[in-house]
Amino acid sequence: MTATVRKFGHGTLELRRGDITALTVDAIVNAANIHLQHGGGVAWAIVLKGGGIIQEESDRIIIARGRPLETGEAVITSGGKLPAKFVIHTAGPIWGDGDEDAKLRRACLSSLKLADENKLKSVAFPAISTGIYRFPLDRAAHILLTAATEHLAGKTGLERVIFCLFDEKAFNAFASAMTEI
Ligand code: AR6
Repeated sequence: MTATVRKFGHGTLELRRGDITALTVDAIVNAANIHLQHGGGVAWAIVLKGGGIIQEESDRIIIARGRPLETGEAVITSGGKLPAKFVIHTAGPIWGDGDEDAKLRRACLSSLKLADENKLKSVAFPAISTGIYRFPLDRAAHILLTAATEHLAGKTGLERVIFCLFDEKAFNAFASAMTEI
């Protein structure tokens, strides 16, 4: 697995290439939809490996709230059979829906805030919105890394924030964005 690591505040920001469902971290972030129906992309991979309990817990969250998530909101479930203890589900923006940059930033920051509220030390993100939701990769990399570095530089208990990129193209986009931060 290719990796690159940089220190920000008290924590480290890491880029890795690979499958996020394989990571042993406190939480992995799911690039979900507002209904938490995990039927495709990384969401499907998470449920496939973590088990139906993740979909069941997600359904219970939606029923208890009585409404879908807003774009950029985040909620947490257990990690089921995953090596990660928890899954933080956030709904990123669909490219073309308007105000996408701010919504993507919010998805990242609300996930990090939820990780802190649950006293987690390590959290791994996929490239939210850059798959089925078609957010341009370079632009997403810049927004996500900027948000994560700002959070790490502030008051946080997080020690490791990882971006786990599935393919070389995504890894290279994040590696390039990292040099501009
Ligand atoms: N590990 C890491 N990254 C992955 C993995 C994996 N196992 N699998 C895919 N990716 P997407 P979105 C990357 O489409 O664009 C779902 O149906 C992928 O290459 O999963 O936010 C949800 O339920 C891409 O770079 O999420 C929503 O309906 C990134 O993860 C919708 O798709 C995100 O791609 C969300 O679309």
